[in-house]
Amino acid sequence: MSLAKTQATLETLRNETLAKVAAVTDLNSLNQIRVEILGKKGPITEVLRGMKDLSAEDRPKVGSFANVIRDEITAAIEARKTDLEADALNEALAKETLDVTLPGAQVKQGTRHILTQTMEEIEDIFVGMGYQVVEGFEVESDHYNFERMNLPKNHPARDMQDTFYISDEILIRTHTSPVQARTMEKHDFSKGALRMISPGKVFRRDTDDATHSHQFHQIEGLVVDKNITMGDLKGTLEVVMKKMFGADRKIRLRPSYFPFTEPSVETDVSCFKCGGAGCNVCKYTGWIEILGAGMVHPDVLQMSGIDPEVYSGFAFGLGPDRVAMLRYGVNDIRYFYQNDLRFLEQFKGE
Ligand code: 2U9
Repeated sequence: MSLAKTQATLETLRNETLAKVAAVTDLNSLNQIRVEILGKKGPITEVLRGMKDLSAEDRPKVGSFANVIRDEITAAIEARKTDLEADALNEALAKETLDVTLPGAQVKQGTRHILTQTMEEIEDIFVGMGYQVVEGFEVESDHYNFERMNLPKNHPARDMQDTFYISDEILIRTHTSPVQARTMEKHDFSKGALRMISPGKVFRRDTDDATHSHQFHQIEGLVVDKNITMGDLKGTLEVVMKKMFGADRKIRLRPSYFPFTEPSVETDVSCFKCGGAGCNVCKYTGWIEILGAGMVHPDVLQMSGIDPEVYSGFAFGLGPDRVAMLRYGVNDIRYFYQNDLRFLEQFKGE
């Protein structure tokens, strides 16, 4: 093909293409034009490929003319693309106008389980008194759950804690005491007293009924330092009971027995409903049994590597399930574990 003819062909191609580009109304069609005209199989590539048949004089002229045409077409396609994209965006924005004043879809709001709420409230009281909250293992060794709590194998007091054994030496904990034993043996007393609570799930091989569940909760507490006395225990329990059940509450201690404390006490709090006069909550006694406690047994301290001649401590345990049952008049512990929303939803926003 002659130089003049080639240039004429390219000019026609440019004019036709620019007209097509101007007429196109969507991005897909525009892209099709780009591929068809500028692609490897398109007419411009074909012209450039045919240059090898031209004379040395015509070759650069055709080359540069073809490049100019290609650049013009490319620029026209890009400009049209920008316009079409802007049109598409404007159209979408016009369609998607949002009425922010319309009421939103109602999101169903959950709530923390009433036992979680009860436990966190008790934890907050102790944190406020400088106690650390320590959570440990639910699967424990016989050693930490029993031996270290002064309950050697075949000790009759093991009967008080019917147990789910996984093997002879592994069990699911019957109380949160092993968390305390593990924390106690690691504690550095040169940095100050040990003050801790351990909240969590515990398990006992009980038949479930209104007042027993094979899984329930405990919060146990432990304070160890030099010169800790029964007076510290009594004062602490009194403050906590007042915070939990009201500033007018009184407490009373009755002698009891636990293998891990000596002496041991049961702690009653004056009834929060009748103030002590007698009602259905306190079974007409004026008092509610709420805590077990005592001075940590010297052998329990010794087994954790603490010298009972130098250090002493008090410990206590309470059941958040029982606290919640008393407070909210729940007459069956199993409600806490059945996940029935008709029950759980009654404790929203507590
Ligand atoms: C260590 C030493 C001593 C924890 C204690 C009780 C008394 C107690 C019951 C309360 C309600 C169990 O869940 S419950 O039925 N607990 O009466 N717990 S003293 O004594 C400890 C703990 C850890 C190292």
